[in-house]
This record gives sequence, structure tokens and C-alpha cells, in this order.
Amino acid sequence: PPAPPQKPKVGVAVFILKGEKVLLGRRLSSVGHNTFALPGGHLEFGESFEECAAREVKEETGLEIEKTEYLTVTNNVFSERAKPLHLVCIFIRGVLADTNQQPQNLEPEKCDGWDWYDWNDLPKPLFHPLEVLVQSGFNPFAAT
Ligand code: 8DG
Ligand code: MG
Ligand code: MG
Repeated sequence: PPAPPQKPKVGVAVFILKGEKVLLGRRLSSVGHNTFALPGGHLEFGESFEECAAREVKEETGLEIEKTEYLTVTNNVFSERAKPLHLVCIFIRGVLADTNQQPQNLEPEKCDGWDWYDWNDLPKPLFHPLEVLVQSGFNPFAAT
């Protein structure tokens, strides 16, 4: 039988702001393998963007976040892949509920580990959708 038509998916990626730093981890998943990305994942049926952000951050890092806010959205078509992918990514920001809490690498098959990086000295290479956003001049600290 023919393959079912592909559909866009909704991703939610989270800037956790701590001083001048954001939390990033090197991806081990096939999409964006070895690139630095924000914690995040796919929107589940019935979820708000903010709920998805808090859930994915908790699942992937153990961190509790608060003051979650919508920042922006990007449209990402990965057409050069064997299995093309179309992701609409919602970017959210939040802060730690407890500033002393440390991230844990709770999905070690998907991420090499989490660390805080200075916004003015981000690691390379960034995950492509994040790289495009940063190159556009977007600043999660300044956005309102
Ligand atoms: P799930 O099964 O837990 O729901 O998903 P996941 O395995 O955690 O998904 P993910 O790939 O981490 O995130 C979902 C999509 O969000 C990802 O394939 C593409 C999009 N996305 C971006 N930028 C970023 C980013 O900086 N970090 C993350 N995690 N996802 C991002 O466009
Ligand atoms: Mg996830
Ligand atoms: Mg994820």
C-alpha cells in the first residue's frame, strides 16, 4: 500500500533563562544529531504550549519551571532527509522555580547532557531551527 501522507508536527522548545544563560544539550536523536538544542518535545493532544513546555522540561531535565511565556514560532521543513519532516516549532521561555535546582540528564539516549551557556557565547553547532532563530537576531531575554 502507498505510504500515508506526511503531516506537519508541532514541537515546543524552551529557553530556560538563568541570569545571562540558557540551558542547552547536545542531541543524540537522528534529527539534528550532535547539535546543541533547547529542551522540548512534541505537543500532546489537548495540551497548552505552556503545559507542554513544563512537561517536556520536567521529563528531560527534572527541572521545575515557572513564568512560562510564548515567544515566537518558526516553520521548519527538513526536506533533504530520507524521510522528510515538517515541524512547526513554538518557542517558550521560563525560569527555574528553584534557582538552586540542577539539571539531570533523564533521557540519556536522546541527549548527551545539559549545561548552562552564556547567551553571548553559545556552543556550536546549534540545532538548525535554533541557529536560524539566533541568526535572525532573536533574543529570548529581550522579547516581550
Ligand atoms: P517527545 O517524544 O518527547 O514528544 O519528543 P522529543 O523526542 O523530546 O522531541 P524533540 O525532537 O526534542 O522536539 C520536537 C521538535 O521540536 C524537534 O524535532 C524540532 C522542534 N525543535 C526546534 N527547535 C528545537 C530545539 O531547540 N529543541 C528541541 N527540543 N526541539 C526543537 O525546532
Ligand atoms: Mg521529550
Ligand atoms: Mg526533546
